[in-house]
Amino acid sequence: MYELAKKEYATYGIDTETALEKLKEIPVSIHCWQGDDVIGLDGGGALSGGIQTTGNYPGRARNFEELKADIKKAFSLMPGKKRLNLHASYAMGATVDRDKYEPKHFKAWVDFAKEIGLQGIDFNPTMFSHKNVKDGLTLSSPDESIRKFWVEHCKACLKIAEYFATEMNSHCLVNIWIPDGYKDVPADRLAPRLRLKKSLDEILSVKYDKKKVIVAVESKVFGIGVESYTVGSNEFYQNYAAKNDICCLLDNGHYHPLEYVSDKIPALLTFYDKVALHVTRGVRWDSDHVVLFEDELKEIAKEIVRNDATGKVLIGLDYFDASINRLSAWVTGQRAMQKALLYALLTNHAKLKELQDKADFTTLMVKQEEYKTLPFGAVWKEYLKRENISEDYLTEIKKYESEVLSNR
Ligand code: RNT
Ligand code: ZN
Repeated sequence: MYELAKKEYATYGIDTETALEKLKEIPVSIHCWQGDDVIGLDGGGALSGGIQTTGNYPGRARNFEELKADIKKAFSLMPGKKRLNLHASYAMGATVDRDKYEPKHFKAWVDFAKEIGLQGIDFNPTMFSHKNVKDGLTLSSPDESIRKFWVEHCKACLKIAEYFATEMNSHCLVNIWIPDGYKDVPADRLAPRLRLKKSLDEILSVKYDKKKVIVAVESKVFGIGVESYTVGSNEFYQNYAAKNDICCLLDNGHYHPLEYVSDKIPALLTFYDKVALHVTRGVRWDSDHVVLFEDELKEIAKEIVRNDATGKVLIGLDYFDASINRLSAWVTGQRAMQKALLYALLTNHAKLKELQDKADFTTLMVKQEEYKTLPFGAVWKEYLKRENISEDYLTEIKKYESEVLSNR
């Protein structure tokens, strides 16, 4: 099947071998938080911050050992280059609060990442699920002691990120996302943003190695219980990032349903050296459904591949589903991302761009439709084979469910 597919793609001027070689080098950062419904290990308590996991599927990882075991199992079923995306709430054995976290609280994660051969670790300050989220606010709080606490937390995270980068010998993306906002019509939209700006300025005043640590800011349109106003909006962060030479992180669940992150990627690539992504799937009010091999995901992958931006766009996953087997959710989303990248790699973009420039939109439309029924599946199968990964992951996961998860 692969040999036939290879021949057919060749007639379109596409070399499947090159595509397979490229695909296995594109790193995807996989979020640890799908494994435990974003609860974390530092005793922060129930999930807050306008995000929610729904469902009560049995077998949630309840501690470090269980989470590690699940990650190890799930990652073993994923093809390609993998990074681990950690939240600060996954600190190990800390007796201090989040403003005083140190690299030593994450050493066990570094040991684990090395043990399972990951390419790098990315990091996120955790500014939710904590008693110091006061009236729903963190870095934009009018309460100075609260604002300062979270500034200190972010500064601590930059140090930890540098440690990850040094240990793993690969950059560490630090993504700042805050839940701050209001449920109903606010009386002041400016002051919270000025306070957020001040907080970010204070955080970035810390000296950190820009080659090792990439700082990003993640905007959002609304959250659950935070429907009317979000301090860290898209315009706010894009301007802040541009003026302060940091990076924007686009979460494709964080925009109006008719706004597309695939279109935003080239807009930002015009001005930024790096663009970070949280790949997810928005469904109505929820921004965090499991990623599937769908049209918008394909468009996102196309923008990365056809703009030669696989080294510029930092791909991370961000979703959490507690209604199905969590390992299956992890693997399904990661494989969907890889499929979308392969699909984009199996397209003769130069040819299609030429048609666009010649204004031959008739041929362009017909060719784009033709691509959809080329033997993509055969090339995907070949990729899995070369990665030593079986196409069927469900049998393994069901086995793990009956042997491990069902005992929890
Ligand atoms: C929330 C943001 C944020 C979180 C994670 C857990 O809307 O997407 O990235 O999902 O940090
Ligand atoms: Zn996100």
